[in-house]
Amino acid sequence: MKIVNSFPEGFMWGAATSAYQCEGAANEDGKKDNQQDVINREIHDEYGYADASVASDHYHHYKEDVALMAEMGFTSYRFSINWARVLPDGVGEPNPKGVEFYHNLIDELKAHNIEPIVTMWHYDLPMALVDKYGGWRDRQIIDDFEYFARFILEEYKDKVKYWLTINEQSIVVNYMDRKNKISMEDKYNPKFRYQANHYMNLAHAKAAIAIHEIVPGGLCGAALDMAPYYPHTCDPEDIMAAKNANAFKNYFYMDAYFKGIYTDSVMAYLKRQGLDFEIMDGDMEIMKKGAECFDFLGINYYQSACVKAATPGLARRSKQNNKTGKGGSVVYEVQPDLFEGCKNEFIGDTDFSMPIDPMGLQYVLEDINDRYHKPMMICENGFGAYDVLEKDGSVHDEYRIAYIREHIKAMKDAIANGVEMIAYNPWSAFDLLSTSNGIAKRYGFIYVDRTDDDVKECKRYKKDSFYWYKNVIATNGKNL
Ligand code: BGP
Repeated sequence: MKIVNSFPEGFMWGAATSAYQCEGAANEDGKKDNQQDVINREIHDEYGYADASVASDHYHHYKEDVALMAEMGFTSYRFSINWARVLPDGVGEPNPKGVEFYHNLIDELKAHNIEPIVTMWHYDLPMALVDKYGGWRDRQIIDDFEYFARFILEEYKDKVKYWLTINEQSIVVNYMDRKNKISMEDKYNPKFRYQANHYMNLAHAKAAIAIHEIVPGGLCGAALDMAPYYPHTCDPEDIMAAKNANAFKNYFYMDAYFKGIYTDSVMAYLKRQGLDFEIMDGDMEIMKKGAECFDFLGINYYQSACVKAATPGLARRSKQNNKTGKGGSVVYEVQPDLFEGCKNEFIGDTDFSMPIDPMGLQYVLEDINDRYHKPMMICENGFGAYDVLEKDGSVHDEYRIAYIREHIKAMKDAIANGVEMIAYNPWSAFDLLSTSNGIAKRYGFIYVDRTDDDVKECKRYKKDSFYWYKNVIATNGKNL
């Protein structure tokens, strides 16, 4: 492949979003609720954060948004299909207006030479399926996911080549309570998360097979949240903790996608903890077939992590960053008898306490390439901050530019070391709902003028990063 300014010819530059975080029109044109509509309504009532009902109002602004992306020079755009917009009841009767919306969006992108990269599922299960059988709680979800996958593949097969099945499966498993509308009983049932993970692997595999069956030249990927786990010290106990964390949080998911297998050391650990799950006859064959159809991995990279040997007696907990945007307390994750998170003294943090570590991106890209030898694309990477809209309509987000510049450099170094990269799609094209901090924590190149309390008109403004990224794209990554 010809390398131009360190990036391959045809390398795609764009950005990412997800449906419920940006579309709005949550109950418009035949769409019914998905679990994120409900979860975000509850969060709004409790904390005052914006909910998904209007979000960035992309449903009504999509033409303007695509025009702005084209102005930046985008050649790709990663977005997700809102399952309950096209199939309001999860399966069965389609919603013509919802189906049409994605045709319009895709056509608009193609008219501007922007390649659509479509995520099938980004946290937003239709409530109909959650009410019927608890969503990922029940094996029925595998068939229903396949039904949805086949439906959208048939519908958009002539227009979309790149498909991502599931967004951040490891995050869904580890933050089961926040990503899913589940019962209290399931929230406190640790076994549930690994059984659900198995169902996700099967749903993913069936969708992967369907992509190859239905879409001419179609390519299958999935987007995984990827943080490399570093040892706190060179004490063999810490080295072992880091090895364990990488296996438990990263390879366990990648081995399923790339090889259709479960990582031995993780399975042994789950059994020791009484967290083993039911695998039925034929399941592993489906996962193997799915792996044969797995073409590329989507990487969502924000941060690295640091671990030490787990303090005996500590209960499991997930990492919680501060929500204040003013630095401060972090609750580090614990996986009993396996590893315990801690601060990495060598790197700084964002105001929301996310470690900033561009070299960690190079590390994961090279590590994954050496293990699995498949192409990758960045599906998320970005800097969440409280941006300020100045009176003249400008937004000076030099911190975002600095973050993205260093991560592009890291990706360039990984390419020089043999990694095959398809695209760079940072989070996010325009401002949208954060999963944790409403609309106030922003990631976009385009400012969407609304607050948590006041949706205003969602007017769009170009941030400084908009102009900077435009130049990066125009020079295929030469001018950073
Ligand atoms: C990823 C999700 C995105 C996005 C991003 C930023 O985990 O895939 O949906 O929101 O994180 O996180 P947050 O919105 O919590 O700042």
